Amino acid sequence: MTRSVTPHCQLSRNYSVVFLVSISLFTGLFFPIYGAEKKPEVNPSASWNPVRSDQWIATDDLGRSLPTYDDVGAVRSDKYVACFYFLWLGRHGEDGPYNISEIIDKHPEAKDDPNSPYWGKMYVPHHWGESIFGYYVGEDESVLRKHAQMLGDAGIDVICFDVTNQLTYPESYRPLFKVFSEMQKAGNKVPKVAFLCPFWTPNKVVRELWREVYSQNFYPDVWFEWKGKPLILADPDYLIQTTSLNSNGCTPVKIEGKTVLAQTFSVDSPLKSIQLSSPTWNTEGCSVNFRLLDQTGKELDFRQNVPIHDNLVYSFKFEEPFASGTYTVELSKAGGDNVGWWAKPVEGEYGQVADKTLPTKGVHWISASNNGKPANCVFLMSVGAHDEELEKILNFFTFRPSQPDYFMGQTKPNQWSWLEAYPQHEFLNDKGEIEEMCVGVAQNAVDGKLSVLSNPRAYGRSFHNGEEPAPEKCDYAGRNFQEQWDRALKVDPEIIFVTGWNEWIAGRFDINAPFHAATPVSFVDQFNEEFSRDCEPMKGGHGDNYYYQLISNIRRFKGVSQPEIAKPNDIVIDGIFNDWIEVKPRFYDTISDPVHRDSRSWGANQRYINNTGRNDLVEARVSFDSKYLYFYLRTEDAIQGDFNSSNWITLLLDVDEDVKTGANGNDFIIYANPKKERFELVATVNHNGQNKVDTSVQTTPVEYKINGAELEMKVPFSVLPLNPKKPIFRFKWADGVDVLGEWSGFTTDGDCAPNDRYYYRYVAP
Ligand SMILES: [Ca+2]
Ligand SMILES: [Ca+2]
Ligand SMILES: [Ca+2]
Repeated sequence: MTRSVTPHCQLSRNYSVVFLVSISLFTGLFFPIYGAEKKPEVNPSASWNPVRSDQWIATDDLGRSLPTYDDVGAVRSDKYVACFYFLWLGRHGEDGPYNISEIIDKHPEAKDDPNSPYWGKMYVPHHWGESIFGYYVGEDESVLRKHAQMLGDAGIDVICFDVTNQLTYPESYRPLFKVFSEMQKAGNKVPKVAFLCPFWTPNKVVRELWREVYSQNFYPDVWFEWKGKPLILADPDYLIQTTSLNSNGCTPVKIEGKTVLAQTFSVDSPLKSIQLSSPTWNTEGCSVNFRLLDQTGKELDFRQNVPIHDNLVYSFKFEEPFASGTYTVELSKAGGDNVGWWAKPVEGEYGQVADKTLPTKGVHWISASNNGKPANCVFLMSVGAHDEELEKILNFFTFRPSQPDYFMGQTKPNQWSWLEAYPQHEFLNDKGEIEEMCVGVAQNAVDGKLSVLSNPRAYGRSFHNGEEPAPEKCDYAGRNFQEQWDRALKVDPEIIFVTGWNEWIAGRFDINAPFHAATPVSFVDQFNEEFSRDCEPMKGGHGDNYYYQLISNIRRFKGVSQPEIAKPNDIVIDGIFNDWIEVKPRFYDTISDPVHRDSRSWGANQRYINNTGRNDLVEARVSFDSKYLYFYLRTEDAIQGDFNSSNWITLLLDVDEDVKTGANGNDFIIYANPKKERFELVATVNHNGQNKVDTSVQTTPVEYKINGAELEMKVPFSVLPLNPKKPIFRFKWADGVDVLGEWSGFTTDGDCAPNDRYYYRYVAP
C-alpha cells in the first residue's frame, strides 16, 4: 500500500464498532416543558435577507414551484436551518478524479470487482458525481462565493464544517472565512459558520480551532452564535477527560448484589469531574449509585439511581471543584440485572505499576477494591482536572455534542443529530425544549444498522416508506429527503440540520470495510447518483432539483416575507432616473456576485477560468402605463460593455409563467443586437431541445437610456401577450450569460438578477 491510512479511517466518518458514547446525567429538566410558549411578533414584510430571496420564485426541472407567502405565511424569526458542509475537497489527495456514477454506467461489472482497473487505489477518494462547478477544490474562491450566495438565498443560517476526521482543513476554511466575510461586508446576508468536531475524541480539533480561529479572532463576523455564544458541535464531557475511556484491554467486572466497587486516586490539581464507563451486557433499565469520598472517608457527593446505557460514558460534574488531594469513587448497583465497571488489570505491585497501566496526567492510582477486598486493577475512569486553556474554551462556546448514531436518538441533553433514519428523533436542550432535528438526503444504513451507501439496499435518494425502490423505480424527486422534511416540519424544532451540501467524495474500501453489509467494492458515505446525499447541484443527472427542494422546505419551515404592493409611476426614457424613485417594489440581487474564476481543478488537471462576470446587477424595478411596460436596472458600478460585448445585458420575460414554453422558460428576451447596435425584443422557443429565437415573431426595437450605473427601457404592450391593465409576469436580468444556452449558465456565468434559476415576479396593483 503506497498510501497510508490515516488513523481515523480515512474518508469514512462512521464506525460500526463504537466502544463508547458519552452519556451524562438525565435530569428532570431533560423532559419537555409545555406551556410558557412565547410567540414572536409577526412582521409580514420581514425577510430572511436584504435581497429578499424568500420572495423569488422558481420552478425546477420536475415542474415543482417554490411556495410563496400565500402558501407558507410570514417569516418566523425563531427558526433556523443548519447545513453540513465539507472543506475536504483536495485535502485527502487528488488522484483521479474517479467518478463512481460514470464508472458504473460504463462498466457495470466494476461494481462487484475490487480489482477492476477503473477504480482508483484503495482508500483513495472517489467522487460520486461531478458538481455543476466541476471537480473543484476547497480553496476555489469563485465556488466559495457561489456557495455563500446560494446557501444565503436558500435561507441557510449556518454551515457546519465536517472536521470529524481529526483534520481542520485550514487551507480550505481560511479562504472560505475571507470570502464569506467579504460578501457580508458588501451588504449581503450569507450563512455563518460552525465546526462539527470528532464525536468521541474532540480534544485535538477543538484546541486547534481555539488556537487558530477563535482565540485569534479570525473573522469573528462569520462565527455562528447559538444561545449567546459561538457554537461548536463537540462534547464538553470528552474535552475534560484526562484518560481515554476506550475499553480495549479491559475486563468487565460485574457488580453483584450489594457489592461496592471502589477506586482510590490522588489528583495534583482541583477535581472538577469524573467520567466512567459501565457495561450492562445489553441490558436495558440499569442504574448505579455513585459516591465520592475524601481521604477520611467523608462523603463529598452522592448520585442515586443514575441510568446507565451499555458501554456509554457518563460524566459527574461537581459544582465547586474539590482541592487537589486523595479521593475515592464508589460504584454500586441501583437497578437492573447486569451492571459493571470496566477494569484494567494491574500486573504486579499496585503502587509500582498502576500509573503505567492507565497513564493519566496529574493523576495517581492508589488502590482499588471489590466489596472491601483489594482488587488488582484500575477501574476505568477519567478525572476532570482542567488546564487554563480548557477553562477558556469551556466558557467561550455553546457546546452541542453530536449523536453519531442514526437510530439511537438522544442520549444526553443538548445533543444534536446530524443524520438519522426516518422517523428522526427529537433532540431536546437542557431546558426540555425540542431544539433540533436532522433531515438527510440519503443514509448509509442497511437493515437498521449503520452501513455503506454502496449496498443496493442502503437508504438512497429514492428511499421512502421503509424501502429502497428497485433501480428502475428510483427517480430524482427526493422522496427520502421529503419524507424526512415532512417529519421535521411536523415536529417543528427550533433548528433543522440538513445533511448535506458538498461532500462529493468517499474513500474506496472492499468487502472487509468495518461496516455492516459491506460490498465487494465499498464506499461508505457516498456512492453514486442515487446513493449520495449532497444538495449542491450536479452536472447532468438531477441537476439542481435538490437545491430547490431544499429551498422549498426551508420556506415551509421559516416562512417568507410578503411581497410589497406594486406602485407604478410615469416614466420618461431620458437617462434621468428620479421618475423611478417612487416605484415599488424594488427587486434586489446579491452584491459582488459576478463570476470571476481562476482556480486549479482537482488534481490540477486543468484550470477553471471564467471571466464572464462583468456588471454587478444589484437592483431592478418595473413600471407601466396604458401603452408601455418600463424596466429599470441598477448596477453596483457604472455599466460596462457595449453592443459588441459578449452576452451583454439581457432582460428575460416569462409572460405566461410557464417554464415549459420559450427558451429556458423565457418567452421573450430583450437583448443587445451587435449588428444593429440596439436593444431588441424577440420571442424565443425551445424546438427539439434547442433554444432559439422565434423568427416567426416580429422583432421590436426597444427604446432605452443608460447613464452611469442605471438603465431604463420601455416595451409596448402591443407586442406582448399581457393584460395592459394588470400585467403579471416573471422576469430576470442577466449579463455575461448565454441565455439561450443551458440553464446551468445562469449559475456558472456572469451575473443574473435574481440568481440562478430564480425569477422576480411582478404583480400589477
Ligand atoms: Ca427616466
Ligand atoms: Ca449582483
Ligand atoms: Ca446575481
